[in-house]
Amino acid sequence: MIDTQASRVRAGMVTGAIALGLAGGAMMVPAAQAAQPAQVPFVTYSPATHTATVRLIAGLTSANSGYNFDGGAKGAVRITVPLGTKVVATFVDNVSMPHSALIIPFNVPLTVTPPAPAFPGAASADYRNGTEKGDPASVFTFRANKAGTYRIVCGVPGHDVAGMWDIFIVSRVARTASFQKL
Ligand SMILES: [Cu+2]
Repeated sequence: MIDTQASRVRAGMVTGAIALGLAGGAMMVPAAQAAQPAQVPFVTYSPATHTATVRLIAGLTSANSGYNFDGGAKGAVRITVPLGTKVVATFVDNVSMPHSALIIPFNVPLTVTPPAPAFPGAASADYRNGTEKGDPASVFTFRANKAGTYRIVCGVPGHDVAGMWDIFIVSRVARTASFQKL
C-alpha cells in the first residue's frame, strides 16, 4: 500500500513537470509575434502644425525595373497634402543606380533634363546627379502654397522619360495628407 501511494505521488510530480514545460513553451509564442517590426507609413500629417512628412524611396521594389518611388511608377503613387502644408520629405535611394526626387508642375512635358522645382526647396540634394544606395538620406522641406496637381520626378537625366514619376496633389479641400498606390 505504501509503495503504491509513493508511486502515485511520483507519477503526479512527473505529470506536473510536463504540464509546466508545455506552459513555458506556449508563453514563447506571443514574444515572437511582438518581435515583428512596425511598418513606417509613407505619409503622416500633423493638423496642429500643418506639417506632412513624406518618405520617397527610390527603387523600393522591382516595379518599372526599379525606376519607381515607394514601389510606384508612371503615376501609380499619389500623395495629397492640404494647401499650405509644410512638407518635410525624406529621400532615400534603395538601389545602386543614382536617383533623386523633385516636384515639378504636372503639365510640364517629359524632358531629359527636368525644370526647376515647382516650390522653392522641393528637391532632394544634387537632384540632377542623384544619390545612390548607401548615401545619406536627403531631407528637403518646402511649403505647398499653390493648389494644383504636380509630378514627383527623378531629376537624373532620362529617368523621368523612363517612367520614374508619380503624382503630388496640393488640395484646397483635403483635411489631411494621404498616400495612395494604384
Ligand atoms: Cu532616377
